[in-house]
Amino acid sequence: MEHGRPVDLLSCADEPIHLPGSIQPHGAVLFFTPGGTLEGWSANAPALLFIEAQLGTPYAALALPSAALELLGEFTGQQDDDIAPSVVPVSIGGADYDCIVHAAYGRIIAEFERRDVASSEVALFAVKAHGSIDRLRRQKTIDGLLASAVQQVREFTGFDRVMAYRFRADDSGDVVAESRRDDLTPYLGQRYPASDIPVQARRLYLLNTLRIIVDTGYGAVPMLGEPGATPLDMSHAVLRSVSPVHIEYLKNMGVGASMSVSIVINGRLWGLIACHHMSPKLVPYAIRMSADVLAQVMASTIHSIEARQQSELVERSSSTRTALIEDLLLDEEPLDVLKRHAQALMDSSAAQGLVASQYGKLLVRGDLPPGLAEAVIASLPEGGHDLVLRESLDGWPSHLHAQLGKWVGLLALPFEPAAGGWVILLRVEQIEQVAWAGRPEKTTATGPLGPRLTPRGSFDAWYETVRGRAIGWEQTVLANARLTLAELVRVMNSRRAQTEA
Ligand code: BLA
Repeated sequence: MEHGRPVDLLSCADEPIHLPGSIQPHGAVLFFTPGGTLEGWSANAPALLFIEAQLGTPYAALALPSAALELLGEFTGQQDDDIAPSVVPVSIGGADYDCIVHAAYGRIIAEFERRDVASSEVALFAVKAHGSIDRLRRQKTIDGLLASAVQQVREFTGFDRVMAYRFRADDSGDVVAESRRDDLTPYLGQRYPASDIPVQARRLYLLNTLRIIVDTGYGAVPMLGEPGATPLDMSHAVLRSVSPVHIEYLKNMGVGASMSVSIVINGRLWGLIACHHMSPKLVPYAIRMSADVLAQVMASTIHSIEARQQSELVERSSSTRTALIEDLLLDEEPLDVLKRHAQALMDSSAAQGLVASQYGKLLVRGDLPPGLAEAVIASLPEGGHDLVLRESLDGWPSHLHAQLGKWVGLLALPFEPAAGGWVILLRVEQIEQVAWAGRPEKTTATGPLGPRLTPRGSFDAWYETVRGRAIGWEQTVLANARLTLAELVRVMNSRRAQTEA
């Protein structure tokens, strides 16, 4: 049942990670038809669970602990294919397990996951986690929330490193908060291209919000069953064997165990809480569930903070606009007025530069090299009435590429075309805004797939995708620019009407 395709760096996004055909070895899997007859098992199940596995055996005939059989009984004969997982602690052959049962894609799946702490201890952890969640709800800023979350998750799980990983509009990501053992190289501030978490993994992480790799040095245990049968879909399985490419990445970083939890907002993967341990680490199911709840609370808190920030931005932009227009109505020299409001205009549109022109006069803000402002204006269409938008070098005439330097983002408002009247907001290349801390290649190794699968390799790959690109103009900024342009045009028209009268 192994999907059996060789995986390389070019085919990452094609790897069917939900059908690995194998599991991690810290447990065993049995799966059944909806009616409860045995359809397949992991190769280690007979030895670990002390059962005789035979195709077609009814679940009730298996020599499993009664709590596990009862749970399986609840799942058999159900019409519903998508029932939330249930869990019971069981003891088999002197070892403790969590028996986690779920139904998905026409099968009932029973996973027996090893647990190396007593249930009573787990309950204590869960209480700690609850306290953490309460603390999170009180955070007022996203930075504060993420900083607090990584610290709390590290406290109640015991991982060596816990990071908050935030995705950008282009699906690349940054490590935006980190709590780590003092002797580990910081990853805070590092950036990664979208390909480090390929598209099928992101899709799966929306469906199943938590995954754990207990020991990156594991040998996968194959799944067995009827030859030619549909492979077991492990989208929701906790023991799913993970992509070998990703394992190599982790090993190169010296990571022995990894867990990550999705932060999902409005159906979109906003970010991850990513945890590393430098040696193998088994986090009990109940504690993982607490981390999952914590990520959900984070998501709803982030959502409300973002909504508030968004409305503050809209308000700020609108008062900047009103102040600008009022001053212009006082019949001052437009460029003098713009000069006074330049900083506020740049702030409300997250621009690092501003150029304004009218009747051959020029205003320049930001550290543009001499002559660039004139060249920018000369590159704009004459007599047009619409916003002009450029987000990367590709948007500019090629003869300007060398001269532009870092100034590759442009949002231009033609407020008086007949007089060469422009307000132009400029953004620098993304790369300019990144502080690249540290050189992690010193602390990483390289595996069979080469240096790409290291933080340094990721950073280089990210660099290639964003070279010559500014951060794209956001919808809110564009909406404000359109309103500002319309009002500027109106004021200019009325001023002209007054002088002509
Ligand atoms: C999965 N890649 C992941 C995951 C993370 C990252 C967090 C989720 C799995 C987990 O919890 O461990 C990426 N992890 C990072 C990054 C940091 C980190 C960036 O700690 C930074 C500190 N990965 C690659 C490349 C490919 C790739 C080049 O870097 C393919 C071309 C593949 N990553 C890949 C795949 C998965 C993955 C296939 C899914 C693993 C799975 O769930 O089976």
